[in-house]
Amino acid sequence: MNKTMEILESALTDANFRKLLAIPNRRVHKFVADAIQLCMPMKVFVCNDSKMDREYIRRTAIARGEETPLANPYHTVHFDGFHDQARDKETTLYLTPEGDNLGEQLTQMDRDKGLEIVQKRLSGSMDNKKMVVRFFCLGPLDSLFSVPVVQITDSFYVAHSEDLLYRRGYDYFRRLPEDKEIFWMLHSSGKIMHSISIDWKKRGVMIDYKDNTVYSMNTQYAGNTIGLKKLALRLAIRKADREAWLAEHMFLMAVHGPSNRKTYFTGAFPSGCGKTSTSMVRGNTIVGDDLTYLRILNGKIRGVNVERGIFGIIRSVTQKDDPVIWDVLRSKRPAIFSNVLITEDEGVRWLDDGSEPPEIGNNYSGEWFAGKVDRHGEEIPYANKNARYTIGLEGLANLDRALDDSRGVEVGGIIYGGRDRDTWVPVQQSLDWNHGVITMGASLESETTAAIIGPSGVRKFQPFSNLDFISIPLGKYIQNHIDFVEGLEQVPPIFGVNYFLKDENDNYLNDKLDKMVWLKWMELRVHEGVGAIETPTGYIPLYEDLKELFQSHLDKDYSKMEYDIQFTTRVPELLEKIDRITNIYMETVDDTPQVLFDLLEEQRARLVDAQGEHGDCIMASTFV
Ligand code: SPV
Ligand code: MN
Repeated sequence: MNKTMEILESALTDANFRKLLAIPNRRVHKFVADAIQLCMPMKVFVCNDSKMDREYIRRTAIARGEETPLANPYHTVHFDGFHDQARDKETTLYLTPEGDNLGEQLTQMDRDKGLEIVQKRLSGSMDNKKMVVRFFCLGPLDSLFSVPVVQITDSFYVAHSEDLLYRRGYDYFRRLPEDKEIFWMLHSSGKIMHSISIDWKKRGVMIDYKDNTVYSMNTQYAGNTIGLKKLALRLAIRKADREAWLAEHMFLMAVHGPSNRKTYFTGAFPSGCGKTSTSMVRGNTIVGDDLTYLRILNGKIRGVNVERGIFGIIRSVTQKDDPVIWDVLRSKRPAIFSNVLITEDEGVRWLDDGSEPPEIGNNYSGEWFAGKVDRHGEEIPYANKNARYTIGLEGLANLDRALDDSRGVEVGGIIYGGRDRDTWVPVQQSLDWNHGVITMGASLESETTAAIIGPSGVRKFQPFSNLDFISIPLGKYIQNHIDFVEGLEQVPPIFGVNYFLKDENDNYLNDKLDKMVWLKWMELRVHEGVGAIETPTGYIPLYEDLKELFQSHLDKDYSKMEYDIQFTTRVPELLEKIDRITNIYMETVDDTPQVLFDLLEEQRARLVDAQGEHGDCIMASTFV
């Protein structure tokens, strides 16, 4: 008997051994055996996706105190402890083999050194704990898009969350060709006390792309632990690069147009900037809210949702603005809440939920009361700003039928949007594909949010809303977008949106629901159903069209004055943005495609010309 089998036989009970061996893939066996040898779990549980096995995971998460049951028997709460309630950029590293350099924008560490740290940190990390082994598929099963993933974790919360968020893949693995590419995920939250990873100072995510393996150590927040989410995205971007497709931080939805027409859009927004809420806008249908794979099939761009659930920000979810989510979170559907407040009657509260703030409850700090402060004297909010809900999509009233279509859906338009107080208009269409890729995708900036550890509200370079996950040199990633549509007869339009434009008194110029109108306008533009005004930065809507859309979809009287303010071309801000972006690429990206500098310079020239003729702030009607 070889060594792998010896380890598995001695560590697994008969039943678990049989479940694992039913997957006839030696690489799978070796990955599990190596993990056992390294992490030394007390027991190993192999999940075969049966109802019983999945229920066992949920029950164990509760029994171990990783999740707390609520009055609604389908609901639980999980706390991530104090230090790890958002993605941590600083401790997320690519392990680069000698000779590789991913460029200054990506955080890297020498691979050998990184793997040494992994060995040290994970050694014995599951001592006294049970290891869970699970099998999933990113994208629909048995499709060109499918990517099989093995997840090993000692967190039953992680295994439970993935049950809601991803397509279960045990049977898929049983029929997988021996040499199929697999992503490998190994997570340990380490020793936990009072729901805090004791070794949180030694936490981190290390991406060993050479071996398609990601290690997550002493971590608790789903964005740092759930292998299939952002950890796999980083591997997928490399796979997509090799195979000439795209792996994106994008929602996928159908915008419903006139006469029951459905047009699918993907949209890239940085975390906490309206991606989920856009994909949920009333009157449309959702395929996915976070991750999309895009491939060219028969001359068309087609997309799939990588996931089958939502790990969404719960702050500001209200009955009025988010009725679909609101209803699901009150239904008899499974949901895991994280970092919210548990009330005395075993319900949950989150920030800005539309009710008076609570006085007492339980949260990530333990027993909570209004005015409670932390060690530094800072007031502890009753829920974290990045508190989340985890649900499956199947409970949503607005779920699109195409979720599991193995060929994906045809993409009619692509949207880029960030949190931008003063530069972009609320919606515009790029002049063409390359112009959209460069001036919208590659030039995206956004103010930081609570989804990432660190201060909020700071304007940051956030190309394609994907910078945190891009795992190849940035210039190459941009070139891949340019090349993606080569040879296509019809190329979908690209749009830029901005929901966060503010006036000089720091008030938002738009209502949260206005995005409904921008979506309907973009849908019409895809089919050339409305005209537009060409400005130096792209095509913007005509007032009359928006007025009608506001009236018919939001029953709102959209005034000419609102339009004039919102759709003013702000030349100085736009020029400053071009300076910032050009500098970033010149100074920090070695392999920037020349087309980026060329198109930004062309845009600068158009803006300077217009400024010479019309001044700094140019109203839309000037360009008619
Ligand atoms: C995001 O922050 O973009 C998310 C949640 O979708 S996670 O990446 O998992 O932190
Ligand atoms: Mn995301």
